[in-house]
Amino acid sequence: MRCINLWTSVVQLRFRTMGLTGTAALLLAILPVTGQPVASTQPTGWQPNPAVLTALESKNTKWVYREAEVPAYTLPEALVCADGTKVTTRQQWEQKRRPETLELFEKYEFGRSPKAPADVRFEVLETKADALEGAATLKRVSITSIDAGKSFAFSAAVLIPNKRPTSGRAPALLLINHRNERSGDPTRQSRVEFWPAEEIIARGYAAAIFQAEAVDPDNGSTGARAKGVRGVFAGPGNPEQDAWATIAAWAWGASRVMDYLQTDTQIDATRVGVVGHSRGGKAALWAGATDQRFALVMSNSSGRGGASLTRRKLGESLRIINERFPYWFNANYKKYIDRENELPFDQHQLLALIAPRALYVASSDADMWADQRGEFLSLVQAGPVYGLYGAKTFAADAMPELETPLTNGSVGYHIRRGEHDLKLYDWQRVMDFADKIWTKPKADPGKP
Ligand code: GTR
Repeated sequence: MRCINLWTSVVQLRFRTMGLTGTAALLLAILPVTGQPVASTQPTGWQPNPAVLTALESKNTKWVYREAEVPAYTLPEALVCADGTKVTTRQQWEQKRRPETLELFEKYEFGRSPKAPADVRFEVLETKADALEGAATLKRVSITSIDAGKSFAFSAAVLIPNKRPTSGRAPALLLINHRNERSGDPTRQSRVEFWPAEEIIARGYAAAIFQAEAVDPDNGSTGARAKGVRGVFAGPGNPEQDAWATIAAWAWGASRVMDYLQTDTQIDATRVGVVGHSRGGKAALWAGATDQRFALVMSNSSGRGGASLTRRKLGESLRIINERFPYWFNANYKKYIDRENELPFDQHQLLALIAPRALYVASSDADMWADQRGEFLSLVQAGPVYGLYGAKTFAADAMPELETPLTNGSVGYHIRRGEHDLKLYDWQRVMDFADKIWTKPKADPGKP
C-alpha cells in the first residue's frame, strides 16, 4: 500500500514554489497518494498545537514531532497474503490472512501467549450489594488459572449496576489498569477520572477492572518476571525471539477476567468492551486481537506499538520504546530498531484484527509522543478489512477537530484537549459509542 508521505516532499516542494507553506502543505501531506492532490483544499480537522510543538522541541530536539519530517513510507497491505494472494472475501480473511496477521504480531511484537488454561476457577471473595450508595453491586473475584500442574491466581473486581436491562444482564467495560490501585479503586474511597465508576454505572454499564501488575509486574527484572504469570506459564515462544512479553501477559489477564464475566449471570458477556490507556491501551488492542469474545475495544493514547503507525516515526521511536521498556515486547521486535520500514506489518493490521467488532481509538492533543495522527491514520488503513464486512472506517483527510468525536458504524475516534491521560471525557465518548452500537441498555427499575 503506497502511503501518505510520499506526498510530503512533493507537495511541500510544490507549495514552496507557490508561496504556500505550513498547514496547507501539511493537510495535503496526509492525503493518500492515489490520484492528484487538490491544491485548493483548506486545512481542516485537528492540527498540532504550535505551542506544544515548540515546547517539545525546546526540551528535546532528537525526536520527530513535525508532520513535514515524517519520512516517505509504504504500508504492508492488510489484504495481501504472504504468498501474494489478494483477499477479497471474509472467508479468505478469516481462514488465511487473519491467522497470518496474528502470527506476524505474535512472532515480531508481542510474543506467543500460552493457550487458554485447561481450567480456570473463580471464587467470589466479596459481594457488596449496596456499593456506590446503592447504585451497584461490587464483586471481588479471585481467578485461578490451572494448567499442567501449575497455577496462577490474581483478582479482579466488577461493579454491576443494580438497575439492569430486563434480561438482568448488563453490558460491561473492562479496564486494564496499569496505574496504581488508587486510580481504579473498586471500594471508591479514591475516586479519580481515570476510572469513573460512578459515571459508568449511571450509564448502565458494569465497570470491571484488574490491576495489570497483579498479572505481570511493569518491571523488566528477572525477579519481577518470576512473580507474574510468565514466571508460572512460560508459553510456547523462544526467549531469544518470540516468547510472550508483558503487554501480552496483561492481555492474557483481560481474557481471564472475560472467562469470569462469562459465568456471571448479571453480565451480558456478548457485550463486553476492553479498555486501556497508553501501555494499557496497547494491551487492550492485543486482547481484542487475540480474544474475539471482546465485542468492543477502546485504546486511549496507545501510541507506539499500539494504534499508531510505526513507519511514521513521529514521537516515540521504536528504538526508545524498546530501550526503555524492553520487557513489554518480544526479542524479535528489537531487531527492527531503526529499521521500521522492514517490519513485516504495521499497526493498522493490529486494528484490522479487531474487525468487524467495535473499535474506538482516542488520542489527546498534547500527546505528540503517541503520534495522534498516526493513530487516526492507522484506523483509516484498517478500513479495507472492515470493508470485507460491509463496514467503513474513515478517509485519511477526515481527522476531526478537537473534541469532535467521529463515528462510522463500528469504528469511532476522538482527540481530546489536554495531556496524555484517560479522562472522564474519554469514557463518556466511548460510552456514547457503545450506546449507539449496542443500542443504549435500558434499565428496568423493577428488576434489580
Ligand atoms: C511512555 C511510553 C509510551 C506509553 C506511556 C504510558 O513512557 O513510552 O509508549 O505507553 O509510557 O504507558 O503511559
